[in-house]
Amino acid sequence: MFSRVLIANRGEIALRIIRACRELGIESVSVFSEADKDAPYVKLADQAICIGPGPAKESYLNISRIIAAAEVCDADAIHPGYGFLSERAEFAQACRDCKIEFIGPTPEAMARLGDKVACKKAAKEAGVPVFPGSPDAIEEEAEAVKIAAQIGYPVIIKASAGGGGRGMRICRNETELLANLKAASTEALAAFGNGAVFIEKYLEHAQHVEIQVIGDKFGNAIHLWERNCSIQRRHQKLIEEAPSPGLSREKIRPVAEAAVNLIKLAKYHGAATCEFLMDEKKNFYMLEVNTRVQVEHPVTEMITGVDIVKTMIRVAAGEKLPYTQDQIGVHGHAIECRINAEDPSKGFMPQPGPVNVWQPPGGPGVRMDTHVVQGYVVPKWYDSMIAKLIVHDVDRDHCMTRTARALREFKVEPIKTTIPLHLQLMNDPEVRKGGVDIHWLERKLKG
Ligand code: MV4
Repeated sequence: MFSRVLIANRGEIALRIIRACRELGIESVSVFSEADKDAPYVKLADQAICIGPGPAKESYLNISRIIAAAEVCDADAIHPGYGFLSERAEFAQACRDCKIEFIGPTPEAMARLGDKVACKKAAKEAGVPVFPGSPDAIEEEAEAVKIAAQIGYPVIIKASAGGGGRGMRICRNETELLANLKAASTEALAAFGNGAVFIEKYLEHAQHVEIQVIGDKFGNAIHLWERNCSIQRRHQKLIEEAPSPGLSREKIRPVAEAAVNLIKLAKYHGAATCEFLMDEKKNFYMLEVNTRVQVEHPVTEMITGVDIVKTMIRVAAGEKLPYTQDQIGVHGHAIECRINAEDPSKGFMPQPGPVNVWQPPGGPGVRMDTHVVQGYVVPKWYDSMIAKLIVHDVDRDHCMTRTARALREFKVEPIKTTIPLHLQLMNDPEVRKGGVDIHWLERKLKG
């Protein structure tokens, strides 16, 4: 096992990784920007190293400063968390070059699954369902027109190097396709340094269902079932839950098993999430693979009892997966509300500043993943998420009632947060019923 792990992240996930390290008997080292220097979670690590000023480019995104910090403290490994450098193959490669274990996949596996065209090819080979579309990047307009005619409109143009919804264009006929292809490619080249685009069938009404998988360095891999993350706005999830409402184990099992085959085929180790869209008939189509721990990993931890962050560290250290697939059950239901320092009545405007009142909820089935304490100052430089409220109960209905109860206990002043919106959502008849699609929240907020 590692002696010392450096955490190349901040906020609640840095604290989550510190806790996992401590339970494994590993020393933790936090890195922090000047904007985070007084954050209490920084002091919870065994050591802390300042890596630069507030702007992420000069601190949490600065590869050489993070590697230098790891060398200074003699860390054996780096946990990248989510966001920042977590999905940058060049960072995983820099770790390898310096003989520091990257807690995640190899740069090769990361690059292969991070490229959408290559990932879709691998998915097909593994038997994972994907949307019909162009098998390779589009080289000529005529080719795109031909494929679109075969699969039928609407189609969507996507950047092979894109992600999280950036660089997508929906085309409802041939005219729109021809009008968008060149622009999409130019935009992709500017944004991602890679102009490769592909097309696939566009699905209008869909839910977002993702499968959590984890593999070790011996070719073993398992899935931890699914999460439903359909309640989102501008590709930012607000609520995630597991299991997905109205989905039987018989329906999801073959999809989850195919996801496991995909990561085995890619010789992948570490945690990964295979994202799918699910249509109204519960057919699945894979979108992309996230090669990191996700924000919403706790809902899976709550229903399976598996500590995902500790398992990531153990497999990175060369241990075999400590579970077989038949040991992974689904127990009750879990819901996560992402609490953001944002004002929903002002277009979700960020609310940096001091938290003078912080009264977190508690009681049975309530887990709070947060780095915030009373007196904490939310910095303006980073993501506005200040807490994840994760609630577990015997079934979905009880879980929603308990989540509403916890949200009512939760007091934050004077900054505005998304707590009142979450409370409204827990009491919404359509959300209660289950099965709202990925566009539902944006429609709701408009009208
Ligand atoms: C799609 C789609 C419909 N059909 N692909 C958006 C994020 C990126 N991961 C893929 N995305 C989508 N791809 C096809 N063929 C609709 C979306 C989409 C979406 C997907 C998941 C969660 C929220 C979304 C919001 C808008 C569009």
